[in-house]
Amino acid sequence: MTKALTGVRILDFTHVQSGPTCTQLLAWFGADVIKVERPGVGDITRGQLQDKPNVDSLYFTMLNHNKRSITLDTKNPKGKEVLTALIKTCDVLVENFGPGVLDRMGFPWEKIQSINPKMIVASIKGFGPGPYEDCKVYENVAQCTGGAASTTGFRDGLPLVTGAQIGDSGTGLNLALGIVTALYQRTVTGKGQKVTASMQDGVLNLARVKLRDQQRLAHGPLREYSQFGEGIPFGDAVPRAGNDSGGGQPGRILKCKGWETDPNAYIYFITQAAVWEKICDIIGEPTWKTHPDYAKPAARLPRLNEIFARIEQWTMTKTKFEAMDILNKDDIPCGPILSMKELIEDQSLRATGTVVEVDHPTRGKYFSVGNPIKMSDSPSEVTRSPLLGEHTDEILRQVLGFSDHQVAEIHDSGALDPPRKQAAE
Ligand code: CAO
Repeated sequence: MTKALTGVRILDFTHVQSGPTCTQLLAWFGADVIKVERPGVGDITRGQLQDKPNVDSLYFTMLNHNKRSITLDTKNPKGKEVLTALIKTCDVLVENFGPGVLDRMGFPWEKIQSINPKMIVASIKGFGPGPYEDCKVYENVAQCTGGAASTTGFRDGLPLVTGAQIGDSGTGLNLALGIVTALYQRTVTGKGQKVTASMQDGVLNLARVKLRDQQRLAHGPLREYSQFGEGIPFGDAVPRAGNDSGGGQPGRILKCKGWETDPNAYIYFITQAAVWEKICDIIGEPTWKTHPDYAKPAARLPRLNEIFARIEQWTMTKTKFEAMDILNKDDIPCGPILSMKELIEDQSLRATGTVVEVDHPTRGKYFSVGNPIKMSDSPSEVTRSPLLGEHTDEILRQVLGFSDHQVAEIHDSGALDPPRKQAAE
């Protein structure tokens, strides 16, 4: 079966996390992704957070499935020739270098366009145009500058970053959507275009409910925030709201049976208005169904701490899974706090390919996330990440059509291999 992006060739200059998540997704949809890496070094993540000596790290392998790797020194004159040939034959160049790197390499947008007017050039940067456009950025910087950190955590504590990589992987998703949209537009215009996604923009986009609340503040306190019920005045910026729900239906994380020893024995519980009467019956407060202090959502807002404390008395008598079963029977929205251990062992996630087991020649078997987007006519099979330069000769011959003589010449130029050590060493 062909895949959605079969026939699309991606020149992948991405590294670390944000860019590689984008190109991995495109590879899962069937694109031929050629990852260009520095000879001898490769993507820096190959050697970061290594759990086994001299083996590509999980950091690298989990972000670079289904790709081919070519090593190429793009600062070497012969390397520039190879890069020019790759630009001619690829549909999309994806990069997340620091600002200005592609220009310094000698391949600004204008030059790429003159080599291949159909090429789409897709970039991730930390910031869009403005005062910070020249800054290098990693995940947590994006979370802090995109509004997520100032609104995450508890009111009386530090700003917090979240474990979900919304700056890197979130922006990778945005870029992937920009690329397929540009590919679609190209079918009409016949032209390539620049696609850029900034990490700050991506995080702010995901934090939009807090931008909403910033504007609501001008018209009075945020009544669904716990702080309102606690009588604590609001300042002029959206405060951190702990585990309060970000929507119109109040919710909290509540203790479940075993919380004293299990750090994840909790459930997220939402007091959706539509099921309020069922909640009252389950927790043993049937009079709250008609009591003026509890019956209507607006009356409950100043009393959320008291209400959730009462619900917690009930959840503490159940495990998080028992509570989930009981509450779901009555359509009460809730979710157990699942640990990574529980998720990696979850057979239903294995069955759908959301968690996959992959075999790697030097690492052996490991688990990874698979494609979170499922398509009926474009199934994703996860194949292992490439070893550094594993496909260099294959790409030179098969993709670029170079002869054995040309390949040997390129090797001799030093464009493909790390500088050889002196014989005396
Ligand atoms: N051949 C020769 N040189 C190569 C090369 C190749 N194949 N591939 C990369 N290089 C060189 C580049 O030319 C550049 O050199 P110069 O600075 O001399 O021009 C250098 O390697 C790479 O620079 P960089 O700025 O991209 O890398 P860094 O490690 O200093 O910074 C990062 C990393 C992530 C902070 C930066 O790339 C960045 O800000 N990227 C944009 C934002 C982003 O995606 N961040 C997410 C990272 S994941 O948390």
